[in-house]
Amino acid sequence: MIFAEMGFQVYRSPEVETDENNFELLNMPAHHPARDMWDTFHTTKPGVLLRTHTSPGQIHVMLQLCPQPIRVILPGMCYRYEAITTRSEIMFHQVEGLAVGTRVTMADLKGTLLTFARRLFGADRRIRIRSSYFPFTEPSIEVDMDCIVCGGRGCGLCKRTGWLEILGAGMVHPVVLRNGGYDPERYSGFAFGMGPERITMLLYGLDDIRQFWANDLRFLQQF
Ligand code: 2NM
Repeated sequence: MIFAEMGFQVYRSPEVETDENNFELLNMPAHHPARDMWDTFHTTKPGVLLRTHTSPGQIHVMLQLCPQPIRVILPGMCYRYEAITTRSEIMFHQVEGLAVGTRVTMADLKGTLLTFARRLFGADRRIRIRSSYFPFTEPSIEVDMDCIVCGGRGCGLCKRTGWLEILGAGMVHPVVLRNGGYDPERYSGFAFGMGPERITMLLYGLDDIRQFWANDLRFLQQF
């Protein structure tokens, strides 16, 4: 709803993906070290896997819509072959956003994300941007929001930092734009990705991501 008001449309894309869409076309050729960031469930069919993020959907959108401008939200389930803890699950949702056009800038990204944070968490929220790395964006950033419990003074939730990390984002890498059919000399784009379970845990003060899959009705009925 928040993103719909900003002109984004929902785009659905498959959970079973090719290595090409999940990695290669997102600027991670075979043996690229950044692939280690996503421990992957492979199928018995070579080159076919469970998507580790919703980003392969961006490839589908771009190839389908090029050369038109894009503003989409891609929600859906993702899978990672990793240890289950209170903060990480092997299946979880991502909500990703993508905007592509001839004049899309980092300022548009910042405004979009600040609007999102304020609409969901309160009108006087502040965000800060830290430099980061993703293979499919350049530059890449991580976005923090001032802590919803202490307002930035420092508490247990924000581990005394005053800030909570809410999402990753960046300007779409020229290689990815080209793989999507867009000329990076003429077009630019921003993308962001967040984990709605994480955001929900912050909103409702939950401390264990495994509860989303524990099928405890007492947990589920509180929403
Ligand atoms: C994130 C963070 C930063 C992202 C980038 C793209 C693409 F394909 F357009 F380049 N899709 N998603 C992206 C960028 C996702 O999630 C943490």
